[in-house]
Amino acid sequence: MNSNNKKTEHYFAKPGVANIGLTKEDIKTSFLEKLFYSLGRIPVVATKNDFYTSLALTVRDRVFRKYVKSLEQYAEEDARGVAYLSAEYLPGPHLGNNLLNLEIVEETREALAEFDLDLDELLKEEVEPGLGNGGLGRLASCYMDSLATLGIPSIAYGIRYEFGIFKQEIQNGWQVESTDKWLQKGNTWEILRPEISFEVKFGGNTEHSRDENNKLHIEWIPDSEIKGTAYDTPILGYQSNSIILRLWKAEATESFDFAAYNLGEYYRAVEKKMRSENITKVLYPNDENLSGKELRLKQQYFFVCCSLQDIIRLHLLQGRKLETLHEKFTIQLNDTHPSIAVAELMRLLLDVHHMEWEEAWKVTKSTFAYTNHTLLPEALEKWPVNLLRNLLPRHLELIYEINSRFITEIREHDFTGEQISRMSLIDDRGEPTIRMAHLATVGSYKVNGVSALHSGLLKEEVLKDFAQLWPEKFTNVTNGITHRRFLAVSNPLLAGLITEKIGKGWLTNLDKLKSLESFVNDEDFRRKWMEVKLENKKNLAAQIKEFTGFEINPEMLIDVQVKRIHEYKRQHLKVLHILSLYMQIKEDGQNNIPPTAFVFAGKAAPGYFMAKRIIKLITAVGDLINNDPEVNKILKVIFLPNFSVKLAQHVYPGADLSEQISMAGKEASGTGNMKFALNGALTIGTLDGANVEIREEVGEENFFLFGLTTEEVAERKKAGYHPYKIYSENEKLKRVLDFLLSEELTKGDTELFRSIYDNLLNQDPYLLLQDYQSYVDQMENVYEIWKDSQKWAKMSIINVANMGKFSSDRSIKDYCEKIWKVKAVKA
Ligand code: BZD
Repeated sequence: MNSNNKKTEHYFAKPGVANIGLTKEDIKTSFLEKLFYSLGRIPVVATKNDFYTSLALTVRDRVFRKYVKSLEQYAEEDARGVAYLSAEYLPGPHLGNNLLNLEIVEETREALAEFDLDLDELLKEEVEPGLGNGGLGRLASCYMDSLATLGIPSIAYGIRYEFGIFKQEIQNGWQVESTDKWLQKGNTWEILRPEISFEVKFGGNTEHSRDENNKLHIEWIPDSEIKGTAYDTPILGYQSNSIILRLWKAEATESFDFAAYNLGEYYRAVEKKMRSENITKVLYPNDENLSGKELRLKQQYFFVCCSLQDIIRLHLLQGRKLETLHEKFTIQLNDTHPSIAVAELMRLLLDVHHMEWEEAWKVTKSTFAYTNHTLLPEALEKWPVNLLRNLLPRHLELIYEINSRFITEIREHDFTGEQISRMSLIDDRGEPTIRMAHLATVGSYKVNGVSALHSGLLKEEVLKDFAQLWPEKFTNVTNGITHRRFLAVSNPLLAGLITEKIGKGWLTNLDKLKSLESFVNDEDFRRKWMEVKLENKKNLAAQIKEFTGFEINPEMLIDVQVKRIHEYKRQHLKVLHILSLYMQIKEDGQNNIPPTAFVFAGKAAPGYFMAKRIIKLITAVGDLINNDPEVNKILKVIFLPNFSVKLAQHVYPGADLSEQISMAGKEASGTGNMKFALNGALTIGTLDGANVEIREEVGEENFFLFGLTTEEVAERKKAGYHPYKIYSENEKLKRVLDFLLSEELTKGDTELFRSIYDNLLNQDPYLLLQDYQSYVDQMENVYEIWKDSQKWAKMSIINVANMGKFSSDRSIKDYCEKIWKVKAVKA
């Protein structure tokens, strides 16, 4: 093909070159072509996975067609763009989402039906990429959806982990982990770009020399080198553009001269190759608690180094100068995981592209923006100086230099010695470490938190000295979720009912849901609303049956807590409440409790002792209750194993009550809270993270609030918190807690939950005992309202109607306006 600047349209217009159609007939033709020519299969021997793959390839062609169009448009407009750097992504299954975004769901369903195939069956075949731990990774994927839909020129970079988040099984009530082999059957959605590949160096030392003009030259002499190769997955927006998710895979460089080796060296070379490929082998399964592992730092540097080289390549490809990098690109750091990028960009500009320090620093700090996702001290990344010296000696020098200039700058302000040492990039109390949040803050032009409350706390606590120094640098962007995946794709019944009432404008403007409010008093509408919910509950009950073997009556109140298992999220507070109901039934003979199914799901970090024990506690309570004929008509306790985006898409639509019960001040935002409310569940929650804003939007009368506020938590702790006192003064709570050590619950192994019991009675760092009564009281209120199904339905409709703010489209628009200064380019 000659490349004299012709648009792709030109080639498609040529006779004989197929255009890619979207009609049922087009889909049928491509589907068969894929089956025959790409897979070499005929229908009689084809497996379900063959059919799935043929369909996925059919759809992928159309998605790439959109992508090349988008690329052309971006290039034509020479637009400013966003590069999103995230160590984690959780895109979920692609097929259903792409069908929605191409608006060919029905055409595809009909096309397949003509081959006696069922679309829903094929959708189940897809294995999702579990390339993230939880909220942070899923948020990145929601943002990809909105960036594409809104037509924001952008590219997302990350790591192509060969094994994603571990698969969770429950054996004998305990979490058991196994490897997630998501690539085993191949991955239809990605394409390898062998020509987009970069070298990444590690270790060694630096050499400083001066040239004849006395100019300093610094050379990094590494002791190993690996190669990162790009794998591209197109992420399609609704009715519009597509962007690329570019994930790097580590490979050995091809620079060994094998012929020169004797056999022993050959094996050493192979071993070295295998070692280098380890870098992208597996996702670290820890959220919110980081152990300073060398391999993790290698992963971070590896993907940052490849991504920055790629960004520079793209910039220079357009014939631009590096001095203008920040005018054409902004790079968003998704937490500190990619924050070594600040030092790496400096290295590339100074050592590789020979820029002067002042200029390079100006470009660097005008390019990056940093999003903080946590205030938990144990989750703030700190890398030992010694580790950096061994792995990235040049970066350590650069960080020292950045720090020394920064300290000089702040000395000119009115900061005390104590403040200065608090702000330093290097923490030298004990083993010296680099504070990555400080590096990211100093090296960025904007820093944001992920909810109003969290952004406020960030400025008042974790980064307060920086906020004093640079108040204009700090801002908030409240998280959002893609309502296309989490309502249109995963809840077609509710989406259909909404569209029937208000049209489909909500798909691109979620604020349109507001007009649903005018139907709250329409009895017929409420009935349909409840019918839809019941259908979704039946579907969830079927999933529960399939994955746990348990049956629940879909008419029950389905009360759900799904999220990573963590003490601060307080799954065990919910367990204490369930035990209180159990005792009410068993001992007090009281039974005005509405039939309820408590559903939990979520993974515990494999090394997190308490979290794993909390899972065992949930399943033990489940065993007790589900097998007790006196109780199990009223209560059921289910732990759904292996929570994933795919499973989540069944859970949110089927929930009545959403549990958002973290201790105030600990959950940066939460995004599950938004997904539940968007699907018509009511929330019981604390004033934490985005709960605060959800409550503001839906109205306090439509939200079940309990617990201390952030300020009250701080005061309570300051005044001296004594959980034992609460325990001894609350008869019912005491009974529940003591039950943790009972023969009945522990089947004789009475020490089983001793650690949880002791922790709650002695420290209770997340104030479960403090908030217990308030939670139980609010649950009473939930039950009262649940019994009035019309009232519940009204509240549910009002919740959905007021979810407009929580669309990730709004979040991305906020990023564009408040931070990136990037404009949409629509294809
Ligand atoms: O990020 C979460 C927060 O806990 C949530 O409150 C918030 O809604 C989301 C999105 O902003 N944080 C994470 O999910 N963090 C991680 O997954 C993680 C992963 C690796 C290392 C540290 C944290």
